Amino acid sequence: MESTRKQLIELLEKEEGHISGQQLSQSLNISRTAVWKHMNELKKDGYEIEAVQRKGYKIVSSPDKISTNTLQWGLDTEWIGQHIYHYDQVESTQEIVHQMAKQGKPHGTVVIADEQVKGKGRMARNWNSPKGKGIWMSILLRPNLPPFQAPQLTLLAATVLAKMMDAHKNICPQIKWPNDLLVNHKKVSGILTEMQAEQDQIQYVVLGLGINVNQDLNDIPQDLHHKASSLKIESDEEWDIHETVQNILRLFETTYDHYIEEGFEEVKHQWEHYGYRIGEEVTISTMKRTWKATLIGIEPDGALRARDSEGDEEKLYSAEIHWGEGGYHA
Ligand code: BT5
Repeated sequence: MESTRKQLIELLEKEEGHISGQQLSQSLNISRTAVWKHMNELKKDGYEIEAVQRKGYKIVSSPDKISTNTLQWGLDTEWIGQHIYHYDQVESTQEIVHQMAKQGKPHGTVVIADEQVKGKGRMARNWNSPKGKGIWMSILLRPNLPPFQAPQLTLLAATVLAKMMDAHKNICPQIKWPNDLLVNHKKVSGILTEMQAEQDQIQYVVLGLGINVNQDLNDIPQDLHHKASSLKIESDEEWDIHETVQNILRLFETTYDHYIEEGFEEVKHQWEHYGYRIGEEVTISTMKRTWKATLIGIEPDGALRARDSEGDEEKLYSAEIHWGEGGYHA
């Protein structure tokens, strides 16, 4: 069912003019009645479909509201988003992907929701995910990598989001290690990477991307005003969520494939290009201590390198970074 609908969209997309019911039923190996039923489903999704006698069907416009179909329409990726599940409201897209992973869903499966009522940040924090205002999406990955390389995927995803935002003329994104995307010093996006692994092999990774897209200031909770923002607020323009999701998925696929084939070097390079406060003094806290240090860059394995006031350098795998009085705290 799901794959027939997808093939139908692909066929309609390829054809510049109209395509007949007969042709569709032959190509999809389903009855003309079934074609007609699928067309009605597409209309329910908000597609405007022109049906002309003796000529056939043509998609005139795609809907504004996002759905599995609209996201797959024109996506043309090899593996990412071959299975997309869109929901109006969920607790957390992360949990759904974990379940799907356990059921054996393939690498590249995407779950996206208009709203999350229990959106998750790191360490059991909340992620505010208001309806229709942002991209709340989780991607299932099944990389053939050892577990210690998993943090590289967070950094990779951050470079993908930075590039996507950078393509917009009014936005200058920066990446705050390890998982925040900042614009004008405020967080517009966070990444949550969760992994299931054996000793020396990742079983699967759930990569959660939360992006504040079209919130106005009054859509952002009061207690986050000093540190959170949205792409709309920072660019003064409404963004097309559907197009933005597709851009992320396409860019993610090429960046990921390059990383798997060629290694981490290019991601490291991109990350350092967008890296926030690199070369500056910050305060670092771990579970054990808090100290002042200068951020130097990231290591080939994705760890953060910092130098303390004594000149000693340290590799950090997990820490919080702060600066200034009353400045940004994760
Ligand atoms: C993150 O955690 O930044 C990871 C966020 C990942 C969210 C995605 S959405 C799709 C998928 N499904 C989920 O349930 N989660 C993932 P962390 O670095 O721990 O940041 C959380 C902190 O950021 C909170 O404690 C707040 O201070 C702040 N925060 C909460 N919601 C925010 C928002 N919408 N924008 C900016 N900051 C926010």
